[in-house]
Amino acid sequence: VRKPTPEDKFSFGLWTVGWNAQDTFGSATRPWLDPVRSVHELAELGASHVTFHDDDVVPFGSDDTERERILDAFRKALSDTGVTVEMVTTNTFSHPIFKDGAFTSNDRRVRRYALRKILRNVDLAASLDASTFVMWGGREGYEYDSAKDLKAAHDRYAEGIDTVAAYIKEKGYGLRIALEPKPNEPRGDILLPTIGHAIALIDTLENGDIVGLNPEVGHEQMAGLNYTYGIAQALWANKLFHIDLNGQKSIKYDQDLVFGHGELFSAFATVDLIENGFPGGGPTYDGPRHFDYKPSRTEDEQGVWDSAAANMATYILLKERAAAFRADPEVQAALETAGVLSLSQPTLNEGESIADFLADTSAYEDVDVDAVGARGFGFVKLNQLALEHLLGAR
Ligand code: GLT
Ligand code: MN
Ligand code: MN
Ligand code: MN
Repeated sequence: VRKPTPEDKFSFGLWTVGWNAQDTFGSATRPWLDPVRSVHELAELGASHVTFHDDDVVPFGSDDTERERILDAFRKALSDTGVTVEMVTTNTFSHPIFKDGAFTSNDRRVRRYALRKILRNVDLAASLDASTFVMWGGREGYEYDSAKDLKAAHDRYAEGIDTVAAYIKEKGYGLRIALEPKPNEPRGDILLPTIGHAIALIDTLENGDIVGLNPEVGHEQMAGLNYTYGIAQALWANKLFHIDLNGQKSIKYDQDLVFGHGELFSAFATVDLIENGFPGGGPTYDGPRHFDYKPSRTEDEQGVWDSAAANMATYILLKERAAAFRADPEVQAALETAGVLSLSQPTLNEGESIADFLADTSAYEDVDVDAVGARGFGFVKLNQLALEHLLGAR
């Protein structure tokens, strides 16, 4: 597999390689990893960007002097390696204060504290020239239906996001907010569980123009949904601001596997969409190819770097396979047969009124429904061509 280049735009969360592999049932299997070290190692492997939560770099509760000292060392690692920070996010889920959420906690003191913590990190994100500010509301949820006024929870969630967006505009920062949906874990149910739910809330915001999405592969798949379809709708709505790539095997706990180590065929479709766009054109995703995975708990430090490299290698292979798929004349012919390209044609004629349409007997009265219903689309043949390209057989 070829080595990653800056054109690949690969990016990693520092909390990914930095995870010390503590889980609900067992203690850490790896020691703490200095973020400065991670920046150097990731740069060596070919990543161009990193992302982080405030607490990944500066321990929760550090005072301003300590915070500056740590950030100086971090900034030096960035300038030494040429790695840039493309996205920053804030941890509003680890500390006990956030146990009932941040923007939607039933305790107003928590809501106000969370908002301050986030605004403080919006300043940091802007100072590092990041372009995206991610909000993953992992604790914004509940276990018991009676525990939350769900109407008020949506009001407070919208209020929180709108306030952060208003602050960004007021300061003139070049940042956009990206919400990250997840159906459950760590809460029994999380608000804004899927891409669609999040888009619907964004549509109600006053400052929704700078609010979009950061969909994660595994999070959609945990809800039994198709990730490629999800990001496609986000693209269609001009809301795909960022992506979290990883792997998940069906509906179970959040696995955060290496990209492609879950549903490989689905990963192929995702890369095909990101790299090659919709078959009939339309909005495209130009942002970082950001990995949000966890090196499995079984891995030692070598396993951490091997798994980081595996994300990029898998992406590169899928990108090459997807390019070959699109360039194959047999695939083009199969797309034609399947009608994929003709779906771009509007259903009504240009300028056709509803009255004209109702008067068009060729649209209804004269249709030979049995003949039209007999058409084969050849989707299976097309899918087999995709599979053969994916497996490198073509
Ligand atoms: C946390 C979560 C991820 C989110 C991070 C951003 S935090 O690690 O599991 O999916 O992207 O806050
Ligand atoms: Mn995940
Ligand atoms: Mn996650
Ligand atoms: Mn994520």
